[in-house]
Amino acid sequence: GMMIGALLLTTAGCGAGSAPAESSGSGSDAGGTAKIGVIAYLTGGGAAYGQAQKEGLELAKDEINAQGKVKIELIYEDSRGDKTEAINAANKLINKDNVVGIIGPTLSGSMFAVGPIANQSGVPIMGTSTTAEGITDIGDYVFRNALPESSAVPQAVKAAVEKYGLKKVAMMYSSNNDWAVSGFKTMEQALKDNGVEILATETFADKDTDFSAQLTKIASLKPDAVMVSSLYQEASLVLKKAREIGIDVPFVGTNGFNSPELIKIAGDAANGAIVASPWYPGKDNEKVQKFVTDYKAKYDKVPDQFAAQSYDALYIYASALEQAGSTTDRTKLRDGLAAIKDFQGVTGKFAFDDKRNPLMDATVLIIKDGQFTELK
Ligand code: 1QQ
Repeated sequence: GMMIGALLLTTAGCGAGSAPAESSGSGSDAGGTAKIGVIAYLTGGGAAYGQAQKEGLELAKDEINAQGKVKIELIYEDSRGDKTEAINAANKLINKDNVVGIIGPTLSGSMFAVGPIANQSGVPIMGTSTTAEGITDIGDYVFRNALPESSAVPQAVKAAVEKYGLKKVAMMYSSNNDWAVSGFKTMEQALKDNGVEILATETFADKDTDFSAQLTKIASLKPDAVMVSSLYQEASLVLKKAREIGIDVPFVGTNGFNSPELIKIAGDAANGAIVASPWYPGKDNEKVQKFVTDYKAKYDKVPDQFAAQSYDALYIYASALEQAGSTTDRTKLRDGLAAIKDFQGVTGKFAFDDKRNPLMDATVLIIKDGQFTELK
């Protein structure tokens, strides 16, 4: 309790001065501030993902700190969407800042690089947007509240197949992005499961800007739809070019499509793009609408999926910290996270399964008149 915590802190203070508490400490540090590291894609081509995550986290932090049950400090590191930067960030947060846990990184590829470091260091790490296969196989300290593509993509594909009677499609993906490759494979399987023929599979790389060769070939095959697995930067240019050369069929995307930045860049060309998401700001739900209102008041825009999942992620951490009864004990925080069972967030009801993946529902969305709307 508070009394014992205060006594221990006083005693420790005699010998150790103001040295940071050990991660393996007794955990009797009630009243302290939990330092949580955030690794996000904050600058560069995919910065809209990371900036939305930061906005969601900041709003949640202010609310949690005002509630006063636990105090949280967030230390941000920019991955720039790069594995080496993400590794440097993780090492700094773990060894220099002595964080109790980490949120992020934004990209699955970065998580495959830093997850093993956090896991070996006994530092809980939770991705809010890492949707590739195998993320939590890294180890017991690795969590995600991101909805895996293996849950999202089959729903999007099935809904599109049923709505548009898809028989034959073309596929495109970024072949040097771990998550995009994984998402592509999940999509390919979902198409097979729905008996859809794949006419062609075209690849490109992150940061490519010219997709004419791939799309000219696809146009000649007259697909019923095009499936794309890439981040918004490339996906938006693919959509623009496709519409320009007369491919006006529906597009189905993986998680990269869930940023409004896709619509900003592609404009009208984004209409008809389909993606599954656990987040939908139009939900008739008190908690969702309060979050949308508060977010709008703070940032003058509607929160996207990346903001919403990060907002929920910090509340999940806060709840685990409370459960742990410590702001510094990394093992107790891990155990607190693993025990989260019936959490209610803005992305719906949430629990971790025994592999530390989320159990949650998704909605299939379609971009119409420049807006994400429910595909019905
Ligand atoms: C991943 C993703 C990306 C779309 C996050 C921005 O889902 O890398 O797992």
